[in-house]
Amino acid sequence: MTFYNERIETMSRDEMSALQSERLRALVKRVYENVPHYREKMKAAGLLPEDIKTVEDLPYLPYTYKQDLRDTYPFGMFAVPMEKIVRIHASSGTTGKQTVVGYTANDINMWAECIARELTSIGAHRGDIIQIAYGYGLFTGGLGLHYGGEKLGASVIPISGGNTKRQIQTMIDFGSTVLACTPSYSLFIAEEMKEMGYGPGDNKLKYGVFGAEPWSQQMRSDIEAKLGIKAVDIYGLSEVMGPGVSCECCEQDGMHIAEDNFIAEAIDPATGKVLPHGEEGELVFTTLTKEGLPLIRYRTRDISVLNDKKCACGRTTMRMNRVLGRSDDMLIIRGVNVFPSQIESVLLEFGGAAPHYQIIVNRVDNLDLLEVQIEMTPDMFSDEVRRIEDVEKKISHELDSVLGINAKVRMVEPKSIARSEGKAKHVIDNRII
Ligand code: DLL
Repeated sequence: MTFYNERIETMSRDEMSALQSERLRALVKRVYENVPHYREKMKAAGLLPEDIKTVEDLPYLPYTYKQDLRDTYPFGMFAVPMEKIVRIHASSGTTGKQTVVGYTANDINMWAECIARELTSIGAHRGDIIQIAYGYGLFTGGLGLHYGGEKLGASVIPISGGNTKRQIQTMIDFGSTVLACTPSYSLFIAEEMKEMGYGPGDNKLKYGVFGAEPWSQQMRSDIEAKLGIKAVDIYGLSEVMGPGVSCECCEQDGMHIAEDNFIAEAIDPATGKVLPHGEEGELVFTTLTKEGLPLIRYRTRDISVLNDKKCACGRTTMRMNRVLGRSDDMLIIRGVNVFPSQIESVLLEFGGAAPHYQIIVNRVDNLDLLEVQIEMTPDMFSDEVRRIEDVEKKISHELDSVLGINAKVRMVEPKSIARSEGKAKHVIDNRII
């Protein structure tokens, strides 16, 4: 078994806990001194930095929410002056406001090391050719994997997402051995390859590093068979860092958390109570080493289970099971975060549309398709077909510009969308993953 950083990856639980406590003390002092938001929150909770001595004291600290980042948009929670920020990423937001994250040079280096460790843990090394088909840009997927691949010393192909035929030709001609993209895109690539007349034996791929959206064991088996690879799950979120907060090793039995940099807790999302390891709950992360945007007890809304048992690979770091879902209603469509409220606000801007709508997500040929059905007002129902089509096009165009993904819009008859007696069910997610 090869490790990238054996000392950290195989530390005893006691040593890890001591390292985390030491880093937590420094973190709390740092945010108290440099981030007004945290200073005020701690003051309101009657806490001084010296009250936090070990990881056991973590539950005394208040939670941080996505809303806190929005309220301090864009850079209000950065803990260093802008002269120290060398990279900015952002993730899509619900109200037009994106969540902005900043990294110092040390942060980028730490991120790259996390990815380099993870790539090593699946069996990749120098000489491997990594095709990165995650999007490059404000999304953290592309550049996150990129720097890690380079740090490992592998040959990185920064092809980004899309242009599937060229993607496949490149993969075959260059002899790519690792594919990094969303799991749904990997299946789309596999299917397109088949159509182009290639079988699993025609590519040199060995591993797939797939994440950014939920997927299942069945999907894994399907991808592995179709591409002839070992597929691992990689998790992360831009606020906390990006991809690589955790990743599966060659054992494919839960994702190892980079615990020297991130403390994970699972909590009951309703009560905020910390749950024992092994129980399903909302993941909460504290970033121990991040300088640009350190976060204390960040509520991810992702539901998973933590496992602190030693893995057969020899690593002692805590693992998390695949993400089971989210405690809020965010949809991930083709890797893009979509909130029903974003769609709702677009629809409500248009006359002729009743406030009854349904968001339907289907997976056809491994691609997520978003359809929005909107009830017409009775007035509009008696209108010309051309005018109705015109409104459909306008809404679709507006959704595209707000969400960044294409949506099919269909105006339907008045009263044809089911009413609910309790909360309205606006989202029908037909994807079986
Ligand atoms: O999706 C970072 C990433 C890029 C992870 C590439 C893995 C690979 P965001 O756009 O901020 O960041 O979205 C974060 O995506 O809270 C989860 O709900 C979901 N997510 C990420 N990885 C997984 C995964 C990137 N492996 C949100 N399984 C997170 C399930 C995932 N959901």
